[in-house]
Amino acid sequence: MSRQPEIVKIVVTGPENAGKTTLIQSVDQIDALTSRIPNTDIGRLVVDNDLLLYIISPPNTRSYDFIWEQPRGTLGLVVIVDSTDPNSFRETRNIIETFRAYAPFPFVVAANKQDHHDAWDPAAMRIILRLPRKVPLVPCIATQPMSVRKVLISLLYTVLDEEEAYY
Ligand SMILES: Nc1nc2c(ncn2[C@@H]2O[C@H](COP(=O)(O)OP(=O)(O)OP(=O)(O)O)[C@@H](O)[C@H]2O)c(=O)[nH]1
Ligand SMILES: [Mg+2]
Repeated sequence: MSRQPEIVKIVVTGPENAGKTTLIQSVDQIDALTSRIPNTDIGRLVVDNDLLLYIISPPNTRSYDFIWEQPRGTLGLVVIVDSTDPNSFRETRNIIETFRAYAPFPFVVAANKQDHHDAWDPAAMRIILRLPRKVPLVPCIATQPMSVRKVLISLLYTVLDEEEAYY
């Protein structure tokens, strides 16, 4: 009898138009579930027979309720920000500050649209977003799967680092 694979989840959030849907579609290996659940993007990555990775962007991220509604199996969060849109930096900072205060998960920030000529330099964004040194800010081009992979790997290392702190 075959066992059901274990599911771990990564939640993606960020201001409107930041690139959440694009990021998820770039790494989805199975048909996108997007259309089946309104306003929710879900990408699935098969790690092996025993492990399935879900990347989810829930609706209404502004309410922050999803922090409490993602109980078991959530590995961490990706906060994605449009590097070409300084008007969205304040909202991004608020999201980050809320996570730092309340969210029980590790997270990384993805500075998206780095292929665009108007993109801010990630080092300057780190200052504007008031990111603590231990939170990674990963340059990102959500249209490129290899770039999204780097964001996800950075999150996995952050998770491992935090786990180590418990030993
Ligand atoms: N140049 C460039 N454009 C991007 C990139 N990622 C996303 N975009 C574009 O940015 C726009 C918004 O991307 P979405 O993925 O729809 O953003 P979203 O966060 O899902 O937006 P909402 O669901 O409306 O909040 C689209 O036109 C994308 O094609 C990127 O890395 N580079
Ligand atoms: Mg979207």
